[in-house]
Amino acid sequence: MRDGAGTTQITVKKEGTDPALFRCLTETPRESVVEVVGSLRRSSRAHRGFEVVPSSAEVIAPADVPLPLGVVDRVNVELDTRLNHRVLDLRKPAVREVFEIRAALLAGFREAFARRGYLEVETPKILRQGAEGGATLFPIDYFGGRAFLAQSPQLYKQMLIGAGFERVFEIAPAFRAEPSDTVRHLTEFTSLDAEVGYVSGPADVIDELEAVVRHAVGAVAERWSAAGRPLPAGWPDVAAPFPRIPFREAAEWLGRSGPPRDFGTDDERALGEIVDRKFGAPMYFLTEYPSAVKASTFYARRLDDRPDVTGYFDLDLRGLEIASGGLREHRRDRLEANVRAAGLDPASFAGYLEAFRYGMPPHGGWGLGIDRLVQSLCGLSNVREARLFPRDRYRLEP
Ligand code: AMO
Repeated sequence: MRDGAGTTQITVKKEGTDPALFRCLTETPRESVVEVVGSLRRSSRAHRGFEVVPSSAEVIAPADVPLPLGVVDRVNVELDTRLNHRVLDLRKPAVREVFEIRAALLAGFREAFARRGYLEVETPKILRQGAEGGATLFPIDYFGGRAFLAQSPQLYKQMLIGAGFERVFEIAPAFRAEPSDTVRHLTEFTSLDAEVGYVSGPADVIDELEAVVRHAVGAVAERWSAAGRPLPAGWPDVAAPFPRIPFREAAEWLGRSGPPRDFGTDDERALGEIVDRKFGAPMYFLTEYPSAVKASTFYARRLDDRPDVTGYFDLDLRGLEIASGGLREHRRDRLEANVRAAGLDPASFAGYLEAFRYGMPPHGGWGLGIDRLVQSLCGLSNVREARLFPRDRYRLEP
């Protein structure tokens, strides 16, 4: 029998057992909810060192047969089948552990932010305008008008810096109409966003992100080791400083020439292997993203002394992009020029731009995909496995 605390062996012998009780325990379909009353007996063969000898049993909620998915069988089932019957799938201890790690990780992040003086905030998810490009916006009918689901809290976390909050973070859903069917994209994901005021350069932001990731990942490792639980194979060691590799250098390693282009999935994977060979580091920053690559990211600030480069970076874990962020443009005239240059109308960002009219400190921040981080930490091949009930282009159920 299994419950939230683990499994216990119930042992029953045909001889000497009430026939109705024996039938109940041997013929009730697997996965049914059953209440058993009995006495404990030491047993060297039972995995917990004891077993229960039942005196009565009651079926509280029988399970249908056949089960669409074996919970205790060691048979490999397609991910789609698992997700179609997710409630049964989540009963598997190894699947459940992913969500225990996920919860511990979020607790670790919250602890790190609290210690560093960040305020937890919640920003609106129904918006008039998106910040991350029109292609992945989900339009919704809003009382006969049009609104969008938030792709990120980008504009609002910046506005809160204008409100004098200085250090904020948010852990919330983000929505993107992502048409591509990949192992790293969802249409609903959890974004861990932070924004920090009065930064003097990109390194201040990178230092903050590195510190909270190290704390959160380390906190999970500590809790698991204190409980004597093994961590998933390949759990990264995050104690050493994360290498910081300028975009230009990474492009050279990949043998790239010509005008800078953003890294694709294969480039990121190849870089992960190169960084592993060069530094033996699972986590690393790609820094100094070229302005040409970030042209549509209107809130990104170009470096004053090198306008061809932004204060933008990615954080990768073994070839998977986990977070991106950087230094923001806090000067209103330049920000408006960036909005225009990105082909957008400043009038549709009026509420955001107003925040830059009454004194906006220099600031920066990042967005980190919790699902991707959990995917990578737990060694899952598909990001869908890191969410309880994932959403993608083809999946709205369960
Ligand atoms: P970006 O668009 O790079 O940056 O997103 C930040 C992080 O969110 C995760 N992510 C996703 N995870 C799963 N499915 C998706 N479809 C998906 N899209 C993004 C990734 C990514 O690194 N506003 C900026 C952040 C900032 O500058 O503060 C932004 O949204 O892990």
